[in-house]
Amino acid sequence: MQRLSACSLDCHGACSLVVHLPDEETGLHDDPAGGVRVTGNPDHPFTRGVVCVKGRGLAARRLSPDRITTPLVRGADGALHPATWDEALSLCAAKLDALRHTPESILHLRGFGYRGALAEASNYLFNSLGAACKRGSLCDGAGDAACEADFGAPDHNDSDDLANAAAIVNWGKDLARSALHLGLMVRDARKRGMPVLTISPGGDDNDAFTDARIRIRPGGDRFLAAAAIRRLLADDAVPQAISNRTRGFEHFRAMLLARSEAELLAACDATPADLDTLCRWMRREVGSGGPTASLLGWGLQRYLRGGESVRFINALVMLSGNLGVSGGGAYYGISSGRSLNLSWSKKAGRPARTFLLSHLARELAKADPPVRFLWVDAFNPVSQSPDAPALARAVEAVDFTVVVEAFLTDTARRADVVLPCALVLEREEIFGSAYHNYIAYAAPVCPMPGQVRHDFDIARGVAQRLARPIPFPEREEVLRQALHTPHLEVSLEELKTTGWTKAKRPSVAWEGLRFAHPDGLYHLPDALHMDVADVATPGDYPLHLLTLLAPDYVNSQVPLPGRQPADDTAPLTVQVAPECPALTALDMGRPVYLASPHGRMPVRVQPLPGIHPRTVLMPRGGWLAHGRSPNALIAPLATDMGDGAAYYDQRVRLEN
Ligand SMILES: Nc1nc2c(c(=O)[nH]1)N[C@H]1C(S)=C(S)[C@@H](COP(=O)(O)OP(=O)(O)OC[C@H]3O[C@@H](n4cnc5c(=O)[nH]c(N)nc54)[C@H](O)[C@@H]3O)O[C@H]1N2
Ligand SMILES: Nc1nc2c(c(=O)[nH]1)N[C@H]1C(S)=C(S)[C@@H](COP(=O)(O)OP(=O)(O)OC[C@H]3O[C@@H](n4cnc5c(=O)[nH]c(N)nc54)[C@H](O)[C@@H]3O)O[C@H]1N2
Ligand code: SF4
Ligand SMILES: [Mo]
Repeated sequence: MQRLSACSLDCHGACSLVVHLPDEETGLHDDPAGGVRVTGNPDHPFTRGVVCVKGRGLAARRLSPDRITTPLVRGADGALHPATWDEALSLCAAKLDALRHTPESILHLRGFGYRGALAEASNYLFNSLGAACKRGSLCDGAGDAACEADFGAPDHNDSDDLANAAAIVNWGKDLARSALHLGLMVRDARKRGMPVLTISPGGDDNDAFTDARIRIRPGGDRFLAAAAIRRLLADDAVPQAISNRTRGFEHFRAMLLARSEAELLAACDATPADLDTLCRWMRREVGSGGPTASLLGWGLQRYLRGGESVRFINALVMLSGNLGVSGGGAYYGISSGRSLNLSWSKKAGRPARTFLLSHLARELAKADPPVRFLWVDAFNPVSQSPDAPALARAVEAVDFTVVVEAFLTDTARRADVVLPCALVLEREEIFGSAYHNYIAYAAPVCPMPGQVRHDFDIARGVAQRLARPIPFPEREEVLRQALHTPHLEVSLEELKTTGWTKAKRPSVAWEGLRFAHPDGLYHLPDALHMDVADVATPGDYPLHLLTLLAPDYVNSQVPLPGRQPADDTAPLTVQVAPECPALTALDMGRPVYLASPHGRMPVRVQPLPGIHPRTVLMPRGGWLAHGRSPNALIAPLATDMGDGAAYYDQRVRLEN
């Protein structure tokens, strides 16, 4: 039998899935996936039947022997023991009742493990209590704030419009690892003769999607974009019809012309030939001569000046005439919930205070009054946040911590109560994508193992047990309400049948160069920071630690059972350029360590030609428990805008 569902992992795909269920009598006991097979849905216009290794692994992952299938409560012996739902939920409710008059001592942290309409349940519960919550983002915060500053709101052309591009400039989006389906579109367009320029420090898997490359200094994008804008300005090549649609043009022009091209290129380790290449791409001198689309990866904004980099790339797209037109555009990202009505949780109440995510360990340590109750769901902050060991200690120091999880992660193992949640394929949900405008309905197609429950029912279970219970809507009501927006014309019943729908959004963003700011104009940045503020830890630590994503992980989640936690204990392999100066000083016959001022980790070193010599590449996703979380080495550094985390500005060195 086949059923439709969808993948709600933190990924732009938001794939529609075809789940092949076994006949009951078959009884495939030896199959780690229980006889269930996951394939792509060929009817889905964006994902076109293609599903990644993580999606294919979902069926086996839910049956992993490492899965938590009963509530766990920490006993007097200090260990976690199985408990009934009633015991575990009543304990949580009793702790909340005791603190209800001081909501600032209750902290709720929801992560990126999954999203959707029903996923808002924990936000609803804790907003209703007026509890504290997080501020900022570990993911896309700087770039989001940059797009808001430029356009007035984040938006880009529809994903289908990319097919109309005559050329593409890819600023570090990893088309093979993070954006499989976008990669397939680019591959098809290249077959039709559309050229792609890739700009990155290297180490991505973009070679198969690239005609020309610029290897840039990590964090240097704003200088390269500024150099290209400077050329446009020096050549008087910005039409008045465009400059008239901007705010701050004269100041911006003077600011850039005051810098020399050579100075800007030196600041990003690019050559004059690199600049020529970028200018040809942006000025429609390649391909069929139509507009150029620009893709902005999220890696380039994980820097202290990450927001500024996104702002200068956006400005280049605008001033070169590639914004507000079909085939052009600056594709950074959209809010995955923007076409859904998720207001039910937000309306429930306001937080007592907020905690900056990038500095969570420090903020918890200095909180006054202290946090006494911590609830974490869909989040593994102890391995994914900067300053991870300090955060581990801070979480341990909280009187009472509840983690809603499917696995004993770095965070869950520090909880007082672990509540076992359902996973993809097991729970119902409606959600969108941070890249395309399709909405997915994920049907529950596999049974929840053991005593596992839907996150929605877990939050509701606590709400009902409070001395003054918080009324919860029905699931169905939340799902129906989610579809009640001007962008959707689909009933819940129709959506359940098709598995997906497309939100009505203009195909071209910012058409007519009308922007979302009250003055309708594009806002140009008023500063270009030439300072070395992005040298976070200079001197003895010369290399940028770039923690790039791994093809078979989604953040700290892995597709295959057993991969984590049990098997991943060998030292991580990191990559450096063969000409990296650090290599000459190392004795490869002895153990090698990657060190920052915050920690030290044994590693294996592998040379990788083509990457910037001042970088070390390390896959992200590993757990602290196995000495494999890069965040043991990473300091809390906030980005210039949007309260993001500047992971890639962490400096490290290799040593014996
Ligand atoms: N397989 C897989 N897919 C995923 C995820 C995963 O963990 N695994 N995670 C998902 C999530 S949460 C996110 S946020 C997205 C992220 O998706 P991406 O934005 O594609 O990738 P990141 O790993 O965040 O950033 C690394 C990329 O940024 C480039 N880069 C690094 N520094 C610079 C720079 O200074 N300038 C330029 N131009 N490029 C730079 C690197 O070369 C690399 O291509 O992927 C999503 N998809
Ligand atoms: N060094 C370094 N660290 C980084 C980054 C980096 O570039 N470098 N990137 C950052 C980025 S882009 C992101 S988005 C964050 C992501 O960090 P997290 O938000 O922690 O993301 P995940 O690891 O995907 O998911 C967290 C947990 O959600 C659980 N989960 C899965 N499904 C469900 C569910 O249905 N219900 C519940 N309750 N839990 C579920 C998973 O088991 C997993 O342990 O990490 C950041 N960390
Ligand atoms: S991880 Fe992304 S690409 Fe893979 S199945 Fe899920 S949504 Fe699709
Ligand atoms: Mo992310």
